[in-house]
Amino acid sequence: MTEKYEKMWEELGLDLAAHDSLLKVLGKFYGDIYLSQQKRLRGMEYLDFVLTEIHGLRIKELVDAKKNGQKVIGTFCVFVPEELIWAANGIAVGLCAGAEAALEEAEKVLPRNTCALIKSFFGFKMARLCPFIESCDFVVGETTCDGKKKAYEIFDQFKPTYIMEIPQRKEKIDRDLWKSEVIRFKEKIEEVTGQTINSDNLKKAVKMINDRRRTLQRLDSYRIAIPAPISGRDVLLINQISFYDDPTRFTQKINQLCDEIEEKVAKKEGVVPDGTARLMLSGCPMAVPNWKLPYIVESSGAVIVVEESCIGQRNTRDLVSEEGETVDGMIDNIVDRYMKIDCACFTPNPERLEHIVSTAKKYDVDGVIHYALQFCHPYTIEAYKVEKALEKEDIPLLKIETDYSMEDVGQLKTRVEAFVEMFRK
Ligand code: BJ8
Repeated sequence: MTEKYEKMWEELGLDLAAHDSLLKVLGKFYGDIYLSQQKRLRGMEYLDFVLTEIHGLRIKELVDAKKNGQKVIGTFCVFVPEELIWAANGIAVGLCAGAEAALEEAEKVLPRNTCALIKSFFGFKMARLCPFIESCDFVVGETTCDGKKKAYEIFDQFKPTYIMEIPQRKEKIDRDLWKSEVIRFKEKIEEVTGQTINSDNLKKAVKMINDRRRTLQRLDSYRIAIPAPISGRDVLLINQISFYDDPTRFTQKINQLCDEIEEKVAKKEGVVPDGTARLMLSGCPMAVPNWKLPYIVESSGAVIVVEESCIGQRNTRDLVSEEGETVDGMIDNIVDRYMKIDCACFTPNPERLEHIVSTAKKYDVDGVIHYALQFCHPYTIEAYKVEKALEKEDIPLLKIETDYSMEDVGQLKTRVEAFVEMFRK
């Protein structure tokens, strides 16, 4: 792939040598974690293809779209209402931040005790390693956690960054604030794209993104089956890719994969032996290529059957109502849907606890692993409440705090194996 796209990467301003090394590491990592799996579904070939072309074909599509006048807008949080971007003929790209690449560069600017996700997106930009960031006309930041919002102020010096104010509570006054922010964002998108968002294009965009969510809901619905018909690693990959692939193509391909899974479920065929421990992952989002913990879990005799995360059900659980006919009505539907997000940045945040408990029961899990990035205060602190809520229901919990380095793999494996051992049947 390197030679084929080298000119494009150069024009985007990447550091070619460093980027080449990154792709080599990623390829090796992917082979070990993904391609080594047994009984892989045929439909995963599409995801393998997209991943191997992660900085190739999709970037070319973005570059070509820009030549045709479309704008590419990067996001870091599932709170950004991407429907407005698509309605204005823009392209929304969820920017990943799941690798430790360029840590030193990031730490020249940010304190060492900043969460790995923030250091990652910073590092990618500083070291000129990410063609997605370089392809964006601008990126959208948000006032979620303190680390992100302060980092965006500096990030703006390297890449134009538009900030959305996200409420911290869910009272009426917060909804009013959020609605005004959604309207301000709509105006920004219209200004940048030169396109007016009207009821026709917004309706289509809402349907397109809902369709993608519906497909991911369909995929998750099969994971209730025992034995598990797909690995957690593969579903994580699918969710990760949903953030940057073309939504219509992605939906079609994942529906085909779902057809295959449906047949497996009907025949009671799984990807793991009977009696394999069923676990739920809950907590911080896992951006590409953060596959460390899922790999440890699934190579320790367990299978992940559901994710309570923004790269998981927090992003797919709720649809935007398709009832509205006017732009104002549709904006209200968007506002209401996004206000349901139960990120730990909200206070209080009882919905998240309810979702964790009800999802653990629905998927009949043996236990929950709470995953928080080190120095992430919202999730590390909320883990206490998660623990209490699960204790009440007698659902075992393992709390993990980690980052993107490989230094703690041995220690994590020991802890995960001991946890899984509790469920050996
Ligand atoms: S809606 S979870 S995508 S903010 S891990 S950067 S919280 S210190 S990512 Fe998130 Fe939006 Fe919430 Fe979802 Fe801060 Fe924590 Fe780091 Fe985090």
